[in-house]
Amino acid sequence: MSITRRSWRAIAAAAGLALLAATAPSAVAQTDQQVPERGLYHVRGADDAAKRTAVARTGVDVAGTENGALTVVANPAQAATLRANGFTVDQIGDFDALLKQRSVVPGQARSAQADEFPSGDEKYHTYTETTAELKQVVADHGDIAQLSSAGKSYEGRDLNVLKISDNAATDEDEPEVLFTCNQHAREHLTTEMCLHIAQRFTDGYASDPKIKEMVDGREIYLIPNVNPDGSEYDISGGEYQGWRKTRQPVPGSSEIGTDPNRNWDYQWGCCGGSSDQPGDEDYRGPSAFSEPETKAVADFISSRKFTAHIDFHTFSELVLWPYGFTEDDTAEGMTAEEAKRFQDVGKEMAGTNGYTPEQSSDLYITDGDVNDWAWGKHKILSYTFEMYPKSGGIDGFYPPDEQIEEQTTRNDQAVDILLREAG
Ligand code: LU0
Ligand code: CA
Ligand code: CA
Ligand code: CA
Ligand code: ZN
Repeated sequence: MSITRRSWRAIAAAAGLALLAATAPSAVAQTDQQVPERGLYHVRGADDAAKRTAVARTGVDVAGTENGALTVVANPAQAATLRANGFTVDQIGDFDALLKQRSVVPGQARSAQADEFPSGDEKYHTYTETTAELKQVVADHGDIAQLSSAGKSYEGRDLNVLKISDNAATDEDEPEVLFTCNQHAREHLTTEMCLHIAQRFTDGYASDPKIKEMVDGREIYLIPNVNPDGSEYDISGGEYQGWRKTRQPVPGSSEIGTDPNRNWDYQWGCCGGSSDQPGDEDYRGPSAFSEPETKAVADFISSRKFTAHIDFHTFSELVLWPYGFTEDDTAEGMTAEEAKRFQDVGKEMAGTNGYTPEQSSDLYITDGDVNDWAWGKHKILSYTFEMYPKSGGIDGFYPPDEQIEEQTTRNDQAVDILLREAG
């Protein structure tokens, strides 16, 4: 029996979750009688890509790594399957209890209606605040910034697109670069990353000759919220919800939401890198581009001529490149020379931010992700950055807002390298 009988407080302390350990009430202590519907587990024995893929294939939500173990969110049946498959599975907490712990500052609980981050994290931008910020950028820098929409989310929110270039209103013959953020709802630090890029290239334009050169020589496009319904849902009720997917109901099912990063129409569902079970966190959707968000962003990308792209995620501090659907370095549409370019540029970028560079499938197999589609369909030099922190449990998705500046600025040089490579 591998479910531990130690108290939650002791386990959290052992796992290095100092803050949670200090504040977790004994009410959430785990016993064999309390197997939570959404449990947070450490999975040991998944020490290569094939084994991590095997873990992901059970439908669990792989959050990251911690102390040499994979951190996953799983229901009781999934935890049992993992054990039956020979993995060592230690329950480290009740996911929902942990989220509550992370969200609520005693005495400062928010009203259920508030469109705002939990107390103490207000520096993060809600969708409304992000939109206002983008409008402000255009109001302040109308000559070099233009706001448009790639379409609407399922719930009707605009998928904001900010263009930054000299003569922003004119489609000039300059290399086009794309940054996308917040495909996954709870990865809020990524929205801040897109906003930081917007601010840096506009506020710095008049005073910094290097910024001016980059802005004048490129057309830079930013989509800060690819999944705005999901990110708003994630902060609804004044508490973090731990939500990853979109918010469109799955036809013929009681489940809501599809993993947008398994929904792209390139080798969709090909290779066991996504799930066909609507309740799973990596559910690929009933068909490729079933989600209005991925469809609209894909149509937008196809309407332009992007040469380079970063899709920002959290967490684990990784620079990832395609393909995700195969462990092979080369495949149809990826020559050895092209693979080497991905590796060289990926390693150069990682050299500036201290992330670990690797092919996406070195983490685990994914199919239908944005990088595979962007490269496979359009030959866009397309990377995923998994941002701060390097390791963690569920708290890894919710770093305190004090981290925003340091963790977004950390990618400045990597962003500049991508702009250079777009030329
Ligand atoms: O979509 C994902 O599973 C990503 C990793 C892939 C881009 C290879 N990890 S995340 O969901 O934890 N951001
Ligand atoms: Ca704070
Ligand atoms: Ca221009
Ligand atoms: Ca152009
Ligand atoms: Zn993600």
